[in-house]
Amino acid sequence: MTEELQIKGTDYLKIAEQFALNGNVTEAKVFGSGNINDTYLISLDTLDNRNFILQRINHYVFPQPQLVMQNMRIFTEYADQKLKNIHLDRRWEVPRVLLTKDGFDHYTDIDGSFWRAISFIQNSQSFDTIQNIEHSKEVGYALGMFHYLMGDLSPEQFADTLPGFHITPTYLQQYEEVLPLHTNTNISEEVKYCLKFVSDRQKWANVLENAKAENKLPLRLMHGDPKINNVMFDISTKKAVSVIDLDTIKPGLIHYDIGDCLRSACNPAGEEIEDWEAVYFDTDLSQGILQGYLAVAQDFMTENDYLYIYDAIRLITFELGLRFFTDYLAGNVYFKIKYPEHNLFRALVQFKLAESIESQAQTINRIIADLQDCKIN
Ligand code: GN1
Ligand code: MG
Repeated sequence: MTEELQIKGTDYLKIAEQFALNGNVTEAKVFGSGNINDTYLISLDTLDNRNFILQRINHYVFPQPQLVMQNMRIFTEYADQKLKNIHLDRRWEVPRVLLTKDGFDHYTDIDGSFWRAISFIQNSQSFDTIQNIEHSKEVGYALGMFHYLMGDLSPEQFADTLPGFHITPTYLQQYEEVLPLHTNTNISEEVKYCLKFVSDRQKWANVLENAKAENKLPLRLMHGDPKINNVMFDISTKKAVSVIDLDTIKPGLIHYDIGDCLRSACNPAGEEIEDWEAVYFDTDLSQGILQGYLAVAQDFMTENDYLYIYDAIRLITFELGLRFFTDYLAGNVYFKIKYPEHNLFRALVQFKLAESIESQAQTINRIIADLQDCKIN
């Protein structure tokens, strides 16, 4: 056990051991850069499957974590079976939910914290920013594969574990609610920029929800958070091998996923940079991702699906900026922060990225149209 883990006063060893059915726990390390849950990499003294992921679910964000586990189990068991029945000429894995010694998919500790464990994709790594075009095609392939694997499942089987997630008009309502708390006349230039940015785009922000209501985009299943560092790459082959972080699998639009994947992966500076003015959207990377995605997904993409790709990229980027900004105004209650203005800077990064997307609308739409033409011809 590292010193840091002991100081926090939680008995990680005891918790990890609940899920360690084949071996003894030797180490627990803080892992990844998630904004919501607490994540640890657990090591065992075994030869195979030497690691697994242990997570404490954030109750504030997920008030019913048992439903998160239920969704996750339905998907992983189904996808695992589907994978066994298809012939794939490359490595692909679906993370597994690990059960406790008593056969439960979670463990509640004496403080009431909700813990769950997931298999670790061995010999793999993730990246916070994209490396090159080849990498972008692999990220796209990964999302396509994920959507393909969940394709036949009906969304109705899945619980809504996070009502309002990616419903932009709902985030706007929450924003309107916290705004009156900030009538301070001494507001910074950065805050003024954010206020104007949101107000200029308020009317358009219904675009995907309107398309859903008009049945132009059907309700499907989604990953919910397919950002670049949720795609695992095989360390030896450098190919994508899995999509992880399955907390937000639930009914939604595949456009939320397409938008989120591109907003995250086509931002070479990454979403945690303080020099937000340097942020831009790389259209070459977006072409690589969409190419990789459509190589798998073109069979289930409709004409309307293509029509809304650009809006999805722009909207999900705007939406994440809005979510960060609202959380900053609300006193940082949702996303974990390292310093008081952290969520403000994260918002500025996303708004700057959205601006870059808007200024390259023609190029992005051309890329989408060309890829669609390739499909038709
Ligand atoms: C949160 O915790 P993490 O990093 O996996 C958030 C996503 C955001 C993302 C931005 C449940 O995901 O929606 O896109 O931060 N997850 C939730 O980095 O709100
Ligand atoms: Mg996540």
